[in-house]
Amino acid sequence: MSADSARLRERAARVMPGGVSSPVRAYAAVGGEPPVIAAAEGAHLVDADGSRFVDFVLAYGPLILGHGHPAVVEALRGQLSRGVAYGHTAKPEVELAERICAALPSVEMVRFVNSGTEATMSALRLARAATGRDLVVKFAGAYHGHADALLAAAGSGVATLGLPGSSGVPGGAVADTLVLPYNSAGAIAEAFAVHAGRIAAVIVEPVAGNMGCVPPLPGYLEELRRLTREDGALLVFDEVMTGFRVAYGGAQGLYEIEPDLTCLGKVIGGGLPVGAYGGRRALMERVAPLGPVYQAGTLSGNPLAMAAGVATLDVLRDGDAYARLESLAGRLGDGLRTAAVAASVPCAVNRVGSMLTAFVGVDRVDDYEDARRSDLDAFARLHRRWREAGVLWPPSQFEAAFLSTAHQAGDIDRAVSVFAGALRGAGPEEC
Ligand code: HOZ
Repeated sequence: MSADSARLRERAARVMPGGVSSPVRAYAAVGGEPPVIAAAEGAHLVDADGSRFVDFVLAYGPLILGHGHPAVVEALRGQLSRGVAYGHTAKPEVELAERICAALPSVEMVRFVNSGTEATMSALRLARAATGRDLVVKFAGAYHGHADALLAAAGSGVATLGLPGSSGVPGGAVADTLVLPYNSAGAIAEAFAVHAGRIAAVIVEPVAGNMGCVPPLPGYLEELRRLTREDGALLVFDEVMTGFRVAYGGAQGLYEIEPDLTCLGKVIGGGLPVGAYGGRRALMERVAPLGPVYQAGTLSGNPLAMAAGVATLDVLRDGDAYARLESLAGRLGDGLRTAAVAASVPCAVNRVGSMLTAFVGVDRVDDYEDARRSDLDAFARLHRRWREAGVLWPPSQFEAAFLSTAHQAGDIDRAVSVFAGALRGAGPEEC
C-alpha cells in the first residue's frame, strides 16, 4: 500500500488507541493494515491512495441507501444552512419521531439519543423503573453497546478480540445481568422459573447481528414475548441494526411481535450519529421531564442527524427499496451458498433481508457457540482475498455484512467470484 494511507495510519496510531475510534476497525482479527478512507460514493469507498473498494461494511449498517444518496445530501445541505445544533426541539426531530411512531405500532413515543449504546442503557433504566425489578436477561454473543451492565459475553468487537468481557467493569455492574444462550426456548423458560417476579427485562437483538447474522428460530421470539408478559417483565428489542433495515417496520414488523420497548440507531440517522428508544405512551411518560427516569443529552435530536434520518426513511417508505435490497441480498446469499457447495466447503450463509454473514467452516449457526466454531483463520484469509480484489467485507466473522440500494449486480458478483476462488481447492484451510 502506498504512502498516504501508511503515513495517516502512523499518525493515527500515535494519537488514537490502535489508530481507530472503534476496535473492530483495527483489523486485528483478519490481519493486514486497515484502509484509511478518503471518500465514499454509492456502494464504493476510496482510500487515501486512490484504491476503490466495493463496500459491504456500510459503516456497520446505517447506509442503507449507500453513500451520498441525493435525497440525503440535499436534506443535509438544507439543514446546514439553517444551523447544526439548537439545544431546542426542532421540526426535523418531530418529523423523524412521527415517522418512527407511524412505522412501529409498538412505539407511541420516542426519545432521541446519540448512539445505540445510549439507547439500550436508557431503555433498561426505564424497564427497571417501570417494573421495580433489577435483573436483566441478555444473550451470549449479543452486543447492545458498551454500557457496563451489558458488557457480559458480548459480541461485536468483544467477540472479535476474543475478550471475556471488558476490564474496568465492576462486578457489581453486571451482577444483575443474566446471560443465556440465544435461540434456546428452554434456557429462557428456566430463567423465568428460577427468577420468577425478579426479571425487569429481556433485551434481545431480534435478529442477532453482532455474533454475525443469526436469525431467530421459528417460535423463539413468540416464546420470549409470552414468557415476559406472563411474568410481568418487559421485552426490549434492540433494533439498532434491524430497525428499518430488515423491513420498514423492523424485525418486529417482519416477525409480527410487539416488544414493550424498542432501541433504534444506525438507519434512522442516515449515516449521522443517532440513537433512540421508544415504546407505549404509559412507559415513555416515565421519562423525564414527564416522569422520574432521568436521561439527557446536549446533542440529542441533533437536527443534521434528524434531517438525514427523515430523508432516508422517506426514500425507504415511498420507493421500491426493500424489493431491490431483497433481490441484491438474495443474489449475494445464493451466490455464496452455491460457491461453498461447489467447493465442498462447509459454510453457513445466514441472511435476513439485506444483512448477512457467511460463517466459514460450519454448516449451521443458531447461536454464539455455533458462531465461535467457525474457522477464524480461514475467514481471515478469505477477508484478505476480498480486500486484495477490491471488496471490503466487515473485518470480523462476528459482524454482519450489509447491502445498500446503491449496490449493483456486478458488485455482488465480484464478491461471490472472489469467495468462490478462495474456497476452491482442498477446504477452508486453503482459502
Ligand atoms: N459494534 C459496531 C458494529 N456492530 C462496530 C461499529 C464500528 O466499529 O464502527
